[in-house]
Amino acid sequence: MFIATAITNQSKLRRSETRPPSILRSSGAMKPKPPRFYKHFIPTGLFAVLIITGLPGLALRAVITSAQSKPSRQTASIKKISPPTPFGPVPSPRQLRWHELEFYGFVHFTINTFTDKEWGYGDEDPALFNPTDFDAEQIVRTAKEAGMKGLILTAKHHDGFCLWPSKFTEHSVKHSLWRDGRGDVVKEISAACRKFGLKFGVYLSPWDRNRKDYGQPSYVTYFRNQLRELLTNYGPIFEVFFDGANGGDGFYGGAREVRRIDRETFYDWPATWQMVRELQPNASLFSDAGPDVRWVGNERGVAGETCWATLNKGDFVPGRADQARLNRGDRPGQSWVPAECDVSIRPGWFYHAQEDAKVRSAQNLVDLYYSSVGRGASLLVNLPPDRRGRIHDNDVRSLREFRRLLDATFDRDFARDANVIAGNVRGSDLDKRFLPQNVIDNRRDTYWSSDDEVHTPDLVLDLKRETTFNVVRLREYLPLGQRVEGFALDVWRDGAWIEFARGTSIGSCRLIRVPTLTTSKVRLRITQAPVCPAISEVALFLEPK
Ligand code: FUL
Ligand code: CA
Repeated sequence: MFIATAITNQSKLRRSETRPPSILRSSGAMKPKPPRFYKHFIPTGLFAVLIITGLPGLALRAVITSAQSKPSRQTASIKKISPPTPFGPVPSPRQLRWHELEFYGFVHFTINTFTDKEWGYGDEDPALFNPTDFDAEQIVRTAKEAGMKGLILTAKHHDGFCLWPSKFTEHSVKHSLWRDGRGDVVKEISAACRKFGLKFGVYLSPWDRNRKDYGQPSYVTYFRNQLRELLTNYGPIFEVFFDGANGGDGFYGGAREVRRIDRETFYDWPATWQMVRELQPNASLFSDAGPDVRWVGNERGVAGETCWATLNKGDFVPGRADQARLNRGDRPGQSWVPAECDVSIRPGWFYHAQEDAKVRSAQNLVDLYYSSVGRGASLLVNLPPDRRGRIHDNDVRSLREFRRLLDATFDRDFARDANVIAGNVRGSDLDKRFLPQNVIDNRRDTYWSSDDEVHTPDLVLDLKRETTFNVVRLREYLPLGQRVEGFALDVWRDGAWIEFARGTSIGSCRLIRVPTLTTSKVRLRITQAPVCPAISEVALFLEPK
């Protein structure tokens, strides 16, 4: 009978297979503990009835329920078990919310769209901005259908042209032919985001090639005035993106010259960041140096294979960055500053008709998802509206297929009804906050953890039947910091464990793609950690080939 078999397998597992030498040496083996698995099957009588009456589904549910609702005699011990102490820097509540997003979009749109340039010089006539069929909802709907959780709009790019009617300059939509100068792209995109349930963010280029006083202190006041407009008139902002490209040649009110600024001091970034904190306390601040989110060090959508969420951010300023370090993060690192991978769906950031045939394929976007989100970073994909002011069909098609491919993989987690058995459970598994089952409940706010002195425990997913997968997703419980430095994964094959993958950092999300495997059991071994781990998810998926 199915359940009886499961029990037999489980008891075997418990006795022999899940106890590698490392665990035998651990405190878990030294302190005799009640056999955890059997405790979950109490009351045995009820369980037997369920089996006999042929209700295996119910019996399984009884297993889970008994694992979660503890008898009252255990209440005293529950109180004594405290959660692990956080390790190193931990994310702020704002950053934790940002981590949940994982995938969102960029919208690069300005006068460059009409001049076929990537960087406008700053001398362009505002009248040139004239989308023939601007449709904010088409743009936002496209992003939503792709699974993006937010959109960041280039309110002002390096050329200085403003997509909103700023009070502080004439170089804006006010003087464009579009909507007779009464349009406001920031307003329409932010409203469409609200309507479709996406978060809205802004990009305001610190470098302004139009502005006469660029390079003088009065420019910084101008920049902050504009930022204040964006942060007060368009609802909640989830991210403010400060580009590192800064200083060089430009129009500068007719001077047409090269201007260099001191990247360390000119903008007085701490004061600008403080202003954002006051006006939009929930907005994450992006730049090469954070403070909330850092650049990943390239525009290819690829985070380091090892990618720490921590960084010694004092070593960086916006526009002066060690790209290799940004790609990998610092460990040890003094602050929590996770990476964001910004990448365009086309070769350029702005729309160019000659790139219509060069839109990234759905499969390429999927690969970028694995090399960004799958390494603990976020994926920020740029969708440039065309001269109509809409996302081109080729881009829409690619994004739809990308979504279909990702859903075909991630809609079904083959670990969801596994039996989970750990070599060590914090506090002898008396406290449900630390149970192994917490890794398969599809919740990031629950986790499995071990006793303080057990830094390299392992965990077995008994899948109960032969199961085929080729993607593993791991997540750490972020409020306790990034704890794991090394892990390995094994499958059970012909009576032995065979390692099929290993890695370093986990953090908010680690996706491991492997050749397709079929097995009845998967084991996660934490191989290196300075403290006990806190793992919130182990999931198995099958990516269709
Ligand atoms: C770069 C800019 O120079 C590009 O034009 C684009 O905006 C990209 C996101 O950042 O540094
Ligand atoms: Ca969980």
